[in-house]
Amino acid sequence: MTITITAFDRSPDGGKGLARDTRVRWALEEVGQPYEVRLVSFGAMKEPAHLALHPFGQIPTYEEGDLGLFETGAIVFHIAEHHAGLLPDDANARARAITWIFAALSTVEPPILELMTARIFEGDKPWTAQRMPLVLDRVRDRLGQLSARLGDADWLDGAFSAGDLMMVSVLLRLRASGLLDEYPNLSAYVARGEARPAYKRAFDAQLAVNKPPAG
Ligand code: GTB
Repeated sequence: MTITITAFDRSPDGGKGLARDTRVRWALEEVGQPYEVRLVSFGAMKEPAHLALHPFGQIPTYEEGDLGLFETGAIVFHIAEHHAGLLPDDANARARAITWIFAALSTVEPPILELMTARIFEGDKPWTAQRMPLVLDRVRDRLGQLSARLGDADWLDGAFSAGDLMMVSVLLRLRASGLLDEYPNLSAYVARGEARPAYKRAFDAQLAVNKPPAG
């Protein structure tokens, strides 16, 4: 059955791979599943046809036969459950890998998103200068804890898993801030993720859509 995902017809990041379709593309590349991409504009995302698939009018979505999914975490989990390569066979190791998916999305990403909001959408507000140190502290708290847990390991719990895919994707959003550089083991962890051939294929596929025109 053909897998179809949705992505921005033009990502606001101009091809940096930060929109969440890259996470889904990466998961599909890791498990070797071919997929098609339906590109949608911001306007089309709010139209009934897309809202029937995604109640919040966003990307990414995932369609396969009768199944329609939204929410990146659920999509990546579904892919990992149905194809070998992203979750260990051992039941306990599998449960821990799934825990890392949730940890990435529920515990590590929220303060990072708060930082993005403070910088991008509230940068011109009078309270931002006062608030920013608090926002940065919350990000550093999480990075410090994650860095301590990762230590010298290559991945969070044994072999690379969907938990690492999600955690690396979440951390990638911090690259431009320079914060990751304060934690060399996390920088190296992210670089290991980016070096995976499946990540490169996913990144290149989104870049082909979003690359700014030359000149
Ligand atoms: N919780 C949902 C999920 O995990 O799937 C969140 C989905 C989401 O935020 N989708 C965004 C979207 O569709 C795109 S990824 N936004 C349009 C809208 O809400 O109208 C978020 C994103 C957007 C842009 C950048 N960027 O330019 O760097 C990075 C990430």
